[in-house]
Amino acid sequence: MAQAAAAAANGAVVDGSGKGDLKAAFIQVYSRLKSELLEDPAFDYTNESRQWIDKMLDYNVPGGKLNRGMSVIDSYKLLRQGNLLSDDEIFLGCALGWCIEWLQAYFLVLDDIMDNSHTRRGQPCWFRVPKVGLIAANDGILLRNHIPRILKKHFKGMPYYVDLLDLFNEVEFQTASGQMLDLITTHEGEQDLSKYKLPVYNRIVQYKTAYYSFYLPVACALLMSGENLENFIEVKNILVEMGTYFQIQDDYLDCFGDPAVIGKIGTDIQDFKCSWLVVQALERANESQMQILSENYGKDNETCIAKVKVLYRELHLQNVFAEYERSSYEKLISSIEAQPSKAVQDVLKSFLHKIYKRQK
Ligand code: DMA
Ligand code: MG
Ligand code: MG
Ligand code: MG
Repeated sequence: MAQAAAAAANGAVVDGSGKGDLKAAFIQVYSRLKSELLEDPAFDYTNESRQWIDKMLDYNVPGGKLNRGMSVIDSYKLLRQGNLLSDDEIFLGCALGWCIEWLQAYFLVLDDIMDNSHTRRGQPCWFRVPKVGLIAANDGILLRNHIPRILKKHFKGMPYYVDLLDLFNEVEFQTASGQMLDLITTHEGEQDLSKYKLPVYNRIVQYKTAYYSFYLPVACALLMSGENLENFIEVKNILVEMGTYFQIQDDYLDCFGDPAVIGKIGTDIQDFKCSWLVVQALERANESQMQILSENYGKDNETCIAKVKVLYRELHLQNVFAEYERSSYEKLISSIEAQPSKAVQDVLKSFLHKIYKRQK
């Protein structure tokens, strides 16, 4: 890694701003990992196939908020409590962060096909790009396969290599199982709002979002620090709670967020999703409002979608969300402060502050 980037990552003054920039180091690592993948000796790339992967990676991997990816090196730095990180440690922390961004890209490429979405990160979903179409399904599989390629190249000699592979496998399994719950709950043709209750909702989001978005980055940092994950069960529970809060924000923004800011147009209402908003609406609706929901929810029709949105406003779901956000933050902070280790508290608080009251 360039020395300036390592110095920046350690928080040194390198750019006159006095802040230092761990993100600059992180972005540099993406280019290196991509180049290595494009020279993978296990596949004999033609120029055409190399260009395809190059373009597919640039389109799908680096364009997000990078919260998950950055959280590995951020957490590792906090766990090391003020000790300067070596160039190698910074590189490895960033590489693991990118593995999570690759995992996310893989799930999103496939999620957008299954959710019939239109845009993602301010551009058309990958499968909507002319010439891509359902090649996107195989691109998703390739994105997933890049992760063990990166891990093998950079972590094979590490004492925690097997645990790392095991962690990625387990979290991927949990996420795919969560996606299954999301999809079978939404079954077309047999739309039934009566099953959309909070416990069903919580189960879906715990699996589809919380493990890979919140537990995985911190677990990666813990493994790099030589820790045994079995000793961090309560930390895992707190992270799953935080992940649930994050998906509730995602559901809220799907309806009430600004597409120009969140980079995607919501589809939860027409997709008949078991969204936090519909669960809240069902808890509060009177008979005639119930009627409106059952007649309009899950229909891919602008008038129907608008009727559901009007109902959400009538039921003051924006206030219900604001109150949920406040109380969930308080609960999380008190669970975090009950943690015995100050370093662990800092890791959890830093993650929470990245997402609290987010607009995108
Ligand atoms: C996303 O749920 C979960 C995964 C594993 C990608 P979602 O469909 O609500 O996400 P988005 O709103 O980003 O499409
Ligand atoms: Mg989706
Ligand atoms: Mg989805
Ligand atoms: Mg969503």
